[in-house]
Amino acid sequence: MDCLFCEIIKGNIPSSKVYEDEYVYAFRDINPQAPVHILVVPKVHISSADEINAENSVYVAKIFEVIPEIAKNESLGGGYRVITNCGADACQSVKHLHFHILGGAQLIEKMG
Ligand code: DGP
Repeated sequence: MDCLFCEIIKGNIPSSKVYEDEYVYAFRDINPQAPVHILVVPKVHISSADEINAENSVYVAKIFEVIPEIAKNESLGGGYRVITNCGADACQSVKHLHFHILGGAQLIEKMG
């Protein structure tokens, strides 16, 4: 099978979509770690933050342009956290670059 998040982007696997444009797809995490837990992914396959380069960084820029819009739509005015797990030590489980948006409650200070 193709990459899980590529299949979600193509619509072959259902997801709870919150945003989509030419560059970016965003959907609710299946296993939420906060009241709001959204995954924001590039529409091209980039396996992790370690694979970002001058050719594909426009997708990352677009993601970070969209994140404040999603946060506003999700009423995250109190704040939110954006995380990407990169590689085995960070417990990255899906090998398609994704940024977690976590919010909707006071988050714990510890991140590691
Ligand atoms: P990470 O551990 O950073 O690689 O995060 C992967 C996230 O992807 C994890 O929080 C759970 C989520 N996830 C895994 N499979 C699916 C799925 O099929 N649908 C959705 N919506 N989320 C998924």
